[in-house]
Amino acid sequence: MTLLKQELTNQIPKVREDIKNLIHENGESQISTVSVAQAYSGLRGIKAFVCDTSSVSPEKGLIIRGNPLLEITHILPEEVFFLLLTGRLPNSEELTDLQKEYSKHFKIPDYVWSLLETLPGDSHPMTMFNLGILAMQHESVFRKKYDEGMAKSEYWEHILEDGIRLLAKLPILGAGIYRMRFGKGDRIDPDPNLDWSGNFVHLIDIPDPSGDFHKLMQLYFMLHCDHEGGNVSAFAAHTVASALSDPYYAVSAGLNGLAGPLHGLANQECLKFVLKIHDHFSGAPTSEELRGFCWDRLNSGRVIPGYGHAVLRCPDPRFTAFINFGKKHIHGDDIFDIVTGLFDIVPEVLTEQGKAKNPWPNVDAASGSLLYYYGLKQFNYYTVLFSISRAMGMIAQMVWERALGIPITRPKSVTTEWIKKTI
Ligand code: CMX
Repeated sequence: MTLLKQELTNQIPKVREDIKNLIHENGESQISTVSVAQAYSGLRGIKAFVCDTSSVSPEKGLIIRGNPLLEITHILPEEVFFLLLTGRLPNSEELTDLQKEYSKHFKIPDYVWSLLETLPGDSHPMTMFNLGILAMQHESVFRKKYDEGMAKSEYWEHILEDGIRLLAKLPILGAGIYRMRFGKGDRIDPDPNLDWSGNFVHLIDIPDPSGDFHKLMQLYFMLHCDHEGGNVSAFAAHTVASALSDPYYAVSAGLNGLAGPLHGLANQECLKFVLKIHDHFSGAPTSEELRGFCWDRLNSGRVIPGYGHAVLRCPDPRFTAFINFGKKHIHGDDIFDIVTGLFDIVPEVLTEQGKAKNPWPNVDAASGSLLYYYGLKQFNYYTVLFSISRAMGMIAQMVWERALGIPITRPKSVTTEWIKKTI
């Protein structure tokens, strides 16, 4: 048994008991109400389910198990996965144990690569990535155990097992897709002596003499890990998993949502926008030129990618972490300068326009410019990187949902006629 599973085995009975008592004593207390406007507005702001892995404060951004994000940007993705699941950081023995477990499950079945090779050469990398995950559903331990008739109390154990196996493979799948899709030559074998992000950097094989690209990928995979339970991808994964679809089905479903331009694909859209600015002005424009460019975009009925958020009402700390990284490592780069220039202009422009409830940048506004600087220039690939990381949060949420016996998701919809009669 991994030390991670051991820790969860200790915690789960206590949390089960705690929640049973909470429901017993306060089950009828109200935590939210729903207005007619909310029913027509993407359920915005309705508190209707629980996610303990992380929370998003409108004023402070992402808080992972009580830790404000900017206080833990130094930790490894493997450490953040342990933290999401258990509420504490692993000690060095627990970290090594998890990394060792990952290294046992690096192998991607050959049929996955064969399947991906049959796709059109210009397939979107997100389609390839999500298909790769879905194809591996064949390997699900949860599915096999369910078919054999396991007890409900054991579900979480096999969700964790599938989750760890899947997470072990994701950087390898992602890097393999990069090489296949962008003609980078044969796949490279993973190295069990490297950490999760280190393996990704090794497999993608972008020259990294300073080691800074490796540092960026550690930060990137850490920052994107989770964003509480109600965002499109987490909620989609949560809903699919609640039907006892295994993690391969549920993660793939969630990532199909992440592939939308209003969600994770905004990182692709954002770098595209920045490059367009660069081409248009043959370099970094002045503030006034940038302002005019943003207004033209808004006036053509399009959103400014990387700005706005359904929950946040402040600059996203994930954006701040990326900008801090860029300011430390990048000097005199037009693309990064445009990104920082946009930060000076866009909030004012969006505020003046008066539509967006949050004029501040989100995570997707900065990440692409850093990847681009280090040579990862194929921006339609960027959401795959978001996905590799976000799977950690989805899996951590699924483990706890099955551990707590959360039933199938099934909110009630109503008709417009019903609303009119009821109000
Ligand atoms: N540029 C222009 N208009 C924007 C805007 C932006 N960046 N953000 C919001 N608006 C507009 C909305 O389109 C909406 O317009 P309509 O009234 O014409 O429909 C209005 O402002 C009100 O929207 P809101 O309540 O502030 O925002 P929502 O909660 O509905 O949507 C989000 C949130 C993120 C989809 C939206 O801000 C957006 O489209 N941003 C650009 C895309 C983006 O960066 N997405 C990434 C989010 C982070 C992530 O998931 O990765």
